[in-house]
Amino acid sequence: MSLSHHAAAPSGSALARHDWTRAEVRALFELPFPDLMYQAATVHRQNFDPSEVQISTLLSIKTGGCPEDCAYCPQAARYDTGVKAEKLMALDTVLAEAAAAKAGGASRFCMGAAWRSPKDRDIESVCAMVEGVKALGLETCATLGMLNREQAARLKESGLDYYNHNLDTSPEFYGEIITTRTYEDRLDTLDHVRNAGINVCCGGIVGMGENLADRVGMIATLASLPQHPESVPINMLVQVEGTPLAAKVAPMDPLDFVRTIAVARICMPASMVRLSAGREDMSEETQALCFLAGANSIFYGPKLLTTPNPGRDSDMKLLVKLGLRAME
Ligand code: SAM
Ligand code: DTB
Ligand code: SF4
Repeated sequence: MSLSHHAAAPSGSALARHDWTRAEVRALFELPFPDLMYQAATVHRQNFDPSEVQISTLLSIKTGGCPEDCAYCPQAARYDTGVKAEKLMALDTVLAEAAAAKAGGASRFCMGAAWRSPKDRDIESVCAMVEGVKALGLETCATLGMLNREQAARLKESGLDYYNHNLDTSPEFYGEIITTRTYEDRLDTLDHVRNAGINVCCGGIVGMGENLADRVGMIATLASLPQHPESVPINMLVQVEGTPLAAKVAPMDPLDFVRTIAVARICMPASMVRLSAGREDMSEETQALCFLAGANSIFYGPKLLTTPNPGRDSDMKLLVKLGLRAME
């Protein structure tokens, strides 16, 4: 395993536990808030410089028209969300966006496609993008849906550093959110990515109407993977009109979101925990608590895939205000 990446080395080592029981994870969620924050901040400091935040920028390289039924997603063709289906973006457009992301201060560029799974010719196009983005001096990440073994190997060959594929929620709640692919399918893709030697980025979404047991189940499943994901995105549901969930669930209590970040940090001590979607609707105070709870990565730039994210200026001001700096 390469030791060059800050988080990659310790996540597979004896320091990180892979046998978290649900009872233990639940007990963390149920700690008094100050105790939970203290433990999470302590674990964060044992593994990272708490004043550093890794900065990733997202680009939707293939938007909308997706055949899947993920109840949260504005890009599913079956929901009327106003997102138009587009073709795969041209290589030079992607490279221009990547150069702008680098100039803006990002160290990682993440390319997302609204596919159930890529076709082999799509993989070739994405590999060319990966090569080009890497040549700009950025780390590369892609999220393209389910992969088979050969596709993962081909992406690795092109130099892909990370693959994002989320478990999204607990195995029990999963069927309420997605019916067009199984939890097992997701675990298989994660296996292919891991076996190809690509770093794994895997997390989930909270605020989808799940209960505490589901948040526990999601974190326990992530923390029981044979090797912890190097990157763990924790998304707060972005409610998009037209998606089934937007009509159904009440917004989540921000302090419960902070708790989820803290528990992820404690259970996966050496992973980068990303405060992901949902920041546009979050106060500065909530975000500050997330950093205190051990979040050490964000998406930076005014757009996630299809929904808004805070602007670069306001984010830079927030980082400066909190005395945080971008990780190299
Ligand atoms: N189509 C691919 C897939 O599903 O694997 C890749 C792109 S998909 C948009 C990547 C992830 O974005 C999803 O797994 C989900 O966790 C997250 N996501 C999508 N819509 C979201 C929303 N409205 N709020 C929060 N997270 C969302
Ligand atoms: C992840 O966990 N969150 C990002 C990234 N992986 C690809 C996506 C968030 C998408 C939010 C809804 C949208 O902008 O379409
Ligand atoms: Fe498609 Fe991914 Fe959205 Fe699900 S999350 S509908 S697979 S783009």
